[in-house]
Amino acid sequence: MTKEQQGLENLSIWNDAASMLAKAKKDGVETVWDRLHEQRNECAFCAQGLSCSKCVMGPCRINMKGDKRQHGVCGADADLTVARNFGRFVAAGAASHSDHGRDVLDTFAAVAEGKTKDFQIRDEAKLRRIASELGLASEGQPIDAVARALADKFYQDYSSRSERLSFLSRVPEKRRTRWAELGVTPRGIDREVVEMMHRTHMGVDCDATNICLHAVRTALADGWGGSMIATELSDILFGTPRPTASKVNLGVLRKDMVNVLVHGHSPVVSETILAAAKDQDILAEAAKAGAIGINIAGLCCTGNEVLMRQGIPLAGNHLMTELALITGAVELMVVDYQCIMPSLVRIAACYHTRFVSTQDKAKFPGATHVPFTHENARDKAREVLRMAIEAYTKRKPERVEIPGQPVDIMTGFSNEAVLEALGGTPQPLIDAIKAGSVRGVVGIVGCNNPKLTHDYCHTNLAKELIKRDILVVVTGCATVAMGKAGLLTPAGAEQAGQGLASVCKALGIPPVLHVGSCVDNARILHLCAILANALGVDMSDLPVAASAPEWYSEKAAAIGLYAVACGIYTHLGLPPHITGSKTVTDLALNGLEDVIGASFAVEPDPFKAAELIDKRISTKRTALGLTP
Ligand code: MSK
Repeated sequence: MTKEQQGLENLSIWNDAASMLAKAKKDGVETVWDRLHEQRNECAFCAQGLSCSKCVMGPCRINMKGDKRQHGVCGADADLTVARNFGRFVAAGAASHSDHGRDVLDTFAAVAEGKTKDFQIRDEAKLRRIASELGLASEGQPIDAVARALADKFYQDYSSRSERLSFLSRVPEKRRTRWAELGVTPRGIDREVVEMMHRTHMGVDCDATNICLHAVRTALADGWGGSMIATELSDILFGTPRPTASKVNLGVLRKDMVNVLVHGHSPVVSETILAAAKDQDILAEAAKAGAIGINIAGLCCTGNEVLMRQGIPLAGNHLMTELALITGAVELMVVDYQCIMPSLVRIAACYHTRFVSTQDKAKFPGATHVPFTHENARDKAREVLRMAIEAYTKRKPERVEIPGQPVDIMTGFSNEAVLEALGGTPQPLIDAIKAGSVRGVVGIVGCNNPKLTHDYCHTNLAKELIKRDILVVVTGCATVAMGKAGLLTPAGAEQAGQGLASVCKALGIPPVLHVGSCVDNARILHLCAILANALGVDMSDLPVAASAPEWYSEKAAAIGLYAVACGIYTHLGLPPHITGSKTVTDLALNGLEDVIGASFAVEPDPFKAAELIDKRISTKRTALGLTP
């Protein structure tokens, strides 16, 4: 390894990443780290949330040093400028999850109304269970009637007609009362997002704290609305996850197969690609092209969706998406939306790789656009696979380098699967928490960020927590890190403390449970509500926490905020762009504690973060009368 390569190794903790970074240099391909380097003189105003370009009297920068230019042209001070920026940041994240949820809902409604043959209801029992839970007639009713009624109910949740989201019935009463007192009970999902855009227009809401409270409401509309609808309907349409074995890292790509990467967030396109890849005529075409089959692998959250439900291997997380193409082994990348770096189109063009977009709301210049609808999904999936097979014939073997061997993982821990493993009730988990063999539960969620060494914080934080008998549940891009570190198999329990290891051994589960994609953080909310309701306490009383150690996205900000609003202490590896306002920063780090029962903590060092989280869990355990 050359000196230069050793330097590249510091960008990521993984050998597969280091090999591909070296190949990128050799192939003359620019990556996200190169671009970050070019952008290194970042604007201090933007970093602190103190710049505003929301109107054309500006743009403005609020200078916090000295006594000149303390206000924007409209008169907004630092607090208001930061709050407006942050409010829109959270609204964009909530909108992204929720619009994804709406697309799943549209697919579900199309099935209910008999408008598509390409999708079916795979979990009828879950459909009927949720319909009953939400007060709809189910027993003895035809399945399409139940589905239509549920679709109507969820469409109402998106609208202004909703006074309170349907899934708020899952929230412990004490928490609902607190939200009502604060005026943050989420109403219609779209309404909260639109209201945030309105409030942050010049001359509307000029009170930073009031804007932040609406950010809370908007985030809650995501967690208990858009995201929860996405998760529950995806289970109904594509199957509720059950524990399944799979594999992770770039080694899941195959030299002898047509490699297709599915990337983005929604399972709707990727599920049809998977189904079409089993068509005998398509497989025969692949064989004719000289491949032994079609290998579908996932990236980011689309990868998490098909991993959870179908056991499809996961090639990588956010910072691995470019590196996956640099293997030269990918015939085609098919994307839906969110977290798809525009650079991927350029990188694909450096190889024989086809880049296919599928959503009219997410087009990529230079890509081949194949618009998927409910009516044509299967045909379009076959068309895309044929493109991949054709690309396979153009693959240049001398440019192919697939690094390393894949690592085994276990996935599929939906709440249904967890409760089933516990004998149908949360009581064994509650007993383990009371006994201290599981001292608490922490959700590690979210992205990668090139400002931090790739996956260093994820893996070290998880290892520190499980050592302290704290069970970890993981979603999103953090999943890949946990899998590569060997924490997603039962054998990973060897790295856990004695108590947690004994529980894992008894149940045959890993010390880190994979519970899904970004929208599936709704599963964690639901599990916390189930535990709190079983104990008769508020969610803020539970020995639980959340962490997004390497986050980058607006969606992660919405997730963090709804977690805090649910009373869940939330660690972030990096601060959002709010540090220019003392009021907003104090509110996030301290002020919310009194009003909502939780707060954020910012700590880039995973070992120190583990200390903070451990201390919090000890405090909550003591308050419940348990040993710390
Ligand atoms: S994909 S939001 S980089 S987790 Fe959900 Fe990964 Fe974060 Fe996108």
